[in-house]
Amino acid sequence: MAIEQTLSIIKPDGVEKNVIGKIIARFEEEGLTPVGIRMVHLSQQEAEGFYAVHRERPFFGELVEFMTRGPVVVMALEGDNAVAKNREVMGATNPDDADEGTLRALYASGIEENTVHGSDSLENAAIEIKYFFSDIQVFPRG
Ligand code: IDP
Ligand code: MG
Repeated sequence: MAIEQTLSIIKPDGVEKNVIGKIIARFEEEGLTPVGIRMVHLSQQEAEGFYAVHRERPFFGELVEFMTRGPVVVMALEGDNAVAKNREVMGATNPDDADEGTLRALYASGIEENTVHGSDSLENAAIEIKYFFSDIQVFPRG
């Protein structure tokens, strides 16, 4: 296994439910160490840019509206196999399909308001971390 970095976002519903601390604690327990953290209230343009790959999907407008309705917590997480590990801890996109104990099974209220984002590949992780963090805002722990 290799040390990787991945991007995590605690979405507006997670912030509203006051589970920022629980989610970060879980990542730390699972070996996913936050090496960059900031809170941001995305503009429409920033949310559209982040989710540009979904531009043609029917839910794109609603997704952007949801992601901009309040602040989010963006994190660079580091650890062994971090991209896949984060996806495992998050659970399936639709919380009805998410394994018991995953973050989405625990906290998500629906397929859209699903509490957390996680990069889906190492390549996209690098792109997504750069979208939110400059090099001097990330503190690799190795
Ligand atoms: P992922 O977050 O598990 O990688 P994606 O397919 O990349 O899932 O979708 C990005 C986000 O778009 C999801 O996390 C969710 O918030 C939203 N989304 C995905 N599918 C639907 C849908 O069918 N209806 C509404 N929102 C959706
Ligand atoms: Mg995705």
